[in-house]
Amino acid sequence: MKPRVLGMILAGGQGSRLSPLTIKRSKPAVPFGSKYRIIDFAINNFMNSGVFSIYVLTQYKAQSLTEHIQRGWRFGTFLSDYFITLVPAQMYRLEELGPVWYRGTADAVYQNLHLIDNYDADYVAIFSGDHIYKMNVEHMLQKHMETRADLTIAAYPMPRSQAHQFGIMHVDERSRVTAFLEKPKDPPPIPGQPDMSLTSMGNYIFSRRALEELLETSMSGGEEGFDFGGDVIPRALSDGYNVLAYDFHRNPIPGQAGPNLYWRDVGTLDAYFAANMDLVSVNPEFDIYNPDWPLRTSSEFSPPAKFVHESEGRKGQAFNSIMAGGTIISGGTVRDSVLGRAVRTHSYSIVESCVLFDNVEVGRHAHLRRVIIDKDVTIPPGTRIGLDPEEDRARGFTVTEQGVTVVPKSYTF
Ligand code: ADQ
Ligand code: ADP
Repeated sequence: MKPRVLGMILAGGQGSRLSPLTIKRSKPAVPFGSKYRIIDFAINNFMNSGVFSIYVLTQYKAQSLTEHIQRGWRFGTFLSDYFITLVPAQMYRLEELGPVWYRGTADAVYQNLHLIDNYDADYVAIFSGDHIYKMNVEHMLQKHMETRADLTIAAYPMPRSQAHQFGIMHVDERSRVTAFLEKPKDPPPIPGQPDMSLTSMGNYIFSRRALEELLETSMSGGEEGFDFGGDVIPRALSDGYNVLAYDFHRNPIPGQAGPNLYWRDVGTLDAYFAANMDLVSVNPEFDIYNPDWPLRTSSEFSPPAKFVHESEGRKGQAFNSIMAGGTIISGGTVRDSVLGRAVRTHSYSIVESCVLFDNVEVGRHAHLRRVIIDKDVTIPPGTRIGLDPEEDRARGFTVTEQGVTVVPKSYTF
């Protein structure tokens, strides 16, 4: 008998460091790489691993995410085990807990334990919806079953200087987790590797009984203790559960040779921008063209992209760039850029190292460099953005530490 595996994606994150991109949407709903949303990578990881029963747990600003999932991610209607279903915070345990939203990541699952019961899951894969990566969940599940673990945590070695934003693990020689520290100020190193720490990716596989027991014991106690990283995992260790670290670098991806190295949090605008720029580099670290690991997204009908060359002075051209359907480069030059759907660039405009979301129009003679422009913005002719940070700040735009200017959704000039 095949084990019954239920996938749960935690998609409630506010992503406040990605503001202004997250003013009206949660982090997993932020567009990425021309036609994707951040959550698509987590969904594809499940689907490409044969996990087709998926709940998406939402909380903050979920409208955009809801529409993306409902519009684009539909499975068949005949097979009850094939679904992607949104689970908003809905006070399901109102009588018992009082009127509370999800009080943390573990509480989001706790308030929906009935779903695990109804599905009759053997294993529950609880993954974050916040990251860009490929991960073969089936392989992690195999290791989890082989070692008879109660909980397996996906692990990624990271430079210690960046590791304070993550959960950090100590493991023994058999990869058993012996200690877990949530976001320690001074992250302890991996033994023998003084500059690296072993971080948790926020992706967990639980054996069902262990999950139910742990949530019942840690959620019942009052005011705090509602996250996996800060509460449930330390409790699992102190209560003697068998907790295993899973080495992400050994995660095999079909059609991809060598170790699996790419995992990005894209939690800041600079990290988000860099991950987009990687896609348009000549040899990207993250391959979106691997036919053995298809990356699906919401399919909206759009006409083909078009390049217009009216005369020598008004040729529409793009280099080292990607763009989605409905885009028309009608004059102007686009370089090293990621363009969404239905973008228009007009004659004599220059777009360099930019991320333009859907429905951005760039007027004649406009010049954009290192700019992220959210949806539905019309750039008037002759406008310059990203060339003078002071001018950009004076216009109210966010300018990041690394000098990326961000124009919010529906901004009017
Ligand atoms: P963080 O990412 O800081 O650390 P958190 O903000 O709780 O933790 O987000 C984890 C995931 O849960 C995200 O995918 C987020 O979208 C989602 N989420 C947050 N609050 C939610 C809620 N109320 N309801 C539903 N979903 C919610 C965590 C771990 C660390 C680990 C990092 C890896 O705590 O140990 O190292 O993830 O990025
Ligand atoms: P995204 O920019 O993420 O693609 P959309 O523009 O498709 O999101 O918006 C998704 C939905 O969110 C809209 O259809 C609308 O219902 C809702 N929405 C967006 N902005 C607001 C707002 N300011 N107030 C209320 N609802 C909003």
